[in-house]
Amino acid sequence: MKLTRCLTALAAAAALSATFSVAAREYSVSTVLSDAFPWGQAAQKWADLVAERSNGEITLRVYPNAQLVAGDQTKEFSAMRSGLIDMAVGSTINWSPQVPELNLFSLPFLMANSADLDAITQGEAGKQAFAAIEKRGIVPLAWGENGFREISNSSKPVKTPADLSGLKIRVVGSPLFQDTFTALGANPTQMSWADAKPALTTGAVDGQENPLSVFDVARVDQVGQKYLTLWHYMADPLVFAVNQRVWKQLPEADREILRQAAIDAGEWEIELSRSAEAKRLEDIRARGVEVTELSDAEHQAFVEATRVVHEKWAPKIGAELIEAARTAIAE
Ligand code: X2X
Repeated sequence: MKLTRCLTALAAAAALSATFSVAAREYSVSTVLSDAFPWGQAAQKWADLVAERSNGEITLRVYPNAQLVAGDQTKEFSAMRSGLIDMAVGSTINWSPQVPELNLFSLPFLMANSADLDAITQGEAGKQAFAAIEKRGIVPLAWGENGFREISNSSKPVKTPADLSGLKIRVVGSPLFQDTFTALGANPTQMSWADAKPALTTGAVDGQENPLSVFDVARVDQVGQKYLTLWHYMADPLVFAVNQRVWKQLPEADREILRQAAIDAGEWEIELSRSAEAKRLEDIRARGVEVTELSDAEHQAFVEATRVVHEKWAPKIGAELIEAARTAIAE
């Protein structure tokens, strides 16, 4: 009897230690793009810094290609909230179906350049965006960057909204994209990144929009995308984040390691991503892609054609957040 009890206690202790000192020290991190891209490199950098600073006690295991949600990137936020995923480095686009405030970054032509984007993320608007994420049960730690998104297609140079007329464009995530491309006279089709390349290959869609890093690394030129217009219509930041229950269970010292490592990895990746842009564009051109740059007047025509999207989406995003973003940009 005594022996049995002793053995039971031993088994329980072993199970407990397995749970707390081994299993509980490894966490899953979801990303959409692998470490061939700055996005995946951001997550890996986070993992490396955390491993180093916790002396190997905390392992972040990165699962790319949205594989933890079977490729359905717009389910990543929900999966992290439910605890199916512990952590993620995710795009504001993919999380915006659950966090409507994140559509701020997708408002066409709100931000002209990286300085505008930084003014938003680093100031009051960024705090409000993080508060919106927190309110939905996820702890945001730091910003990264996917990048300014440029449009490509297989049939002709795009210089005016009329050039987009009737073109089938693959779009992501939020219904906002449906509205933007409809306002431009295009024919938007929503699908995951996993489905995008096959759809471009078969010609099921004519075009897509993504940052230069994605166009370059994924070799989007090889699936018939011969025309690229640099219109910088929006940029999607990345957010490093943690499931709330996981966060609450962590000792304060571990939280600090995770947070600071996320901030450092984010800054590192933003710099990496931006400094590679010029060379990427050169390489894309060298592969025979016809790159179109817009004059101020041409650019303005796109701005005007998409104003209606701002009007429609302002109430969903929140007037206060939009105001904070506009103020940050103006300053
Ligand atoms: O699906 C896309 O276009 C991508 C990879 O850029 C995002 O996940 C937002």
